[in-house]
Amino acid sequence: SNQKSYIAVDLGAESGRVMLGTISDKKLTLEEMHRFETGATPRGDSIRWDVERIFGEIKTGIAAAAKKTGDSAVSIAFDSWGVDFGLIGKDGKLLEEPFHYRDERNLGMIDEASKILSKREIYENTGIQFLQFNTLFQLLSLKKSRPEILEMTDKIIMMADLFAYMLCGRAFSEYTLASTGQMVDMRTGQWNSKLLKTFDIDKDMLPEIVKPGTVVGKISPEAAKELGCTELAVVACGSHDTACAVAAVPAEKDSQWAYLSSGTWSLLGLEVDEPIINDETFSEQFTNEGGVYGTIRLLKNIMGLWLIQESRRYWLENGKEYSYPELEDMAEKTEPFQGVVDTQYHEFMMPGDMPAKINRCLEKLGYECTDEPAKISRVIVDSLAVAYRKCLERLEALTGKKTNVLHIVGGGTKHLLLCQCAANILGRKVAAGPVEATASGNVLVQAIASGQVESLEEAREMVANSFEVKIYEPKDTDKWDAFYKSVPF
Ligand code: LFR
Repeated sequence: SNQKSYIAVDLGAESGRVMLGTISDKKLTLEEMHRFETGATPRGDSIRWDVERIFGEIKTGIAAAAKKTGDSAVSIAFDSWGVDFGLIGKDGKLLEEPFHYRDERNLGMIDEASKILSKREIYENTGIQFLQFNTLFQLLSLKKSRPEILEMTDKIIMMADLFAYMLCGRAFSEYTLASTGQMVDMRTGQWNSKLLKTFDIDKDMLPEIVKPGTVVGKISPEAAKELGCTELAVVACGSHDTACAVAAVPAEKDSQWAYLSSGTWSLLGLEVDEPIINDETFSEQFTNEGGVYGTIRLLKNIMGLWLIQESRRYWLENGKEYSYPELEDMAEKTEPFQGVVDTQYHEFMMPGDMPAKINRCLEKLGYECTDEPAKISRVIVDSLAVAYRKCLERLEALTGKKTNVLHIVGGGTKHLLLCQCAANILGRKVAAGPVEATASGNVLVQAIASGQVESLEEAREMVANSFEVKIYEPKDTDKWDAFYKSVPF
């Protein structure tokens, strides 16, 4: 038969999952083998990734998948959030627990970097937007505060690739994930040697870049034995979760589409053929991340569901527990347009009392403050909608492209209110789904690598045929338009 199965390990900032993806008769099905929390782990005054625990969860998932398929999967691939990395010592082992990108050590590092090379030049050399947690700035902070650990470092491996390394022993840097670090020249797709030299970062510590879809190795004999599987092929898919998510956008061939990969972050952008690096994309801070099969993601990181996740965490710590559906429901029942905040406000980036931060912004802009979780949730939804429109309007202006549909993919498609509000404020159709876009993209890149699927185009068609895509038509556009125009920033 033409049926083949693949294992996708998909790690998000809040949760991770091991999925079994099966493709048969041009249809993709996903089955969840194991799901677990990821998230920041406090260690002293830092926050880190508990890599050992996460690795254990991943192994549980792989073992379940091996059992389920009678060990017949074709390959396995890993994807994760960007920018973070593990430091590998000369003995091949992790030197310490990797830092979480929201750790405070990166504060001020963009300014430090710009003393060495101007921001405009860094952008020219990379095409990547300035986020204080980019790998470049994390390394700079390490050089300043703990040079000794860098002395001991043999290899720096980005997160998804780190788990692949732990299973197969091969150190590599998958291109899409490497691109997030702001050290790759997006015009060539290679580490930018000149930039690295300028920042005195030893290029030898960075494993060679491999393209998405490369078979990088096999699960080691020991690991295979432990997991009850054969020495499965390890594929570098798009190791960056957003690259996988966008690979799985069920866009119609000739439609003019934008995407919103909606999860902890809202990544809103366009797929383009070449990086767009100029004064405008620099001053407006659009990024050019590497995508699969020669594509570039011109996009912006919008703060996203993090605003809700972090508010929820605060309420929970203060004895009030709300589920995500409850929070959505509360927002839905609350009058819209009561207040709006700039989701890009820098303090939102860090963990901490989110409702208070939101209130500070509301107050500054002359809106009424509130203690009510319902109102806070509403403000977040309305504010995200505003950010989406601002971003899409600028993208269209910068590229001269007009879009007629926004594809929302990822966990955020479960927030039906947010999807509807996006349609309303944009005055455009929203097509929402699949929820598991990232895992789908991961599997599809493996399927292209194995020859079962021919191209990215065919992969996208397959997604459209395999999952429900919910259409939201814009409503109340006059009111939303008036609201958008009233926003004071
Ligand atoms: C989304 C994501 C974004 C990246 C952010 C931090 O999960 O990968 O693309 O900017 O996490 O790594």
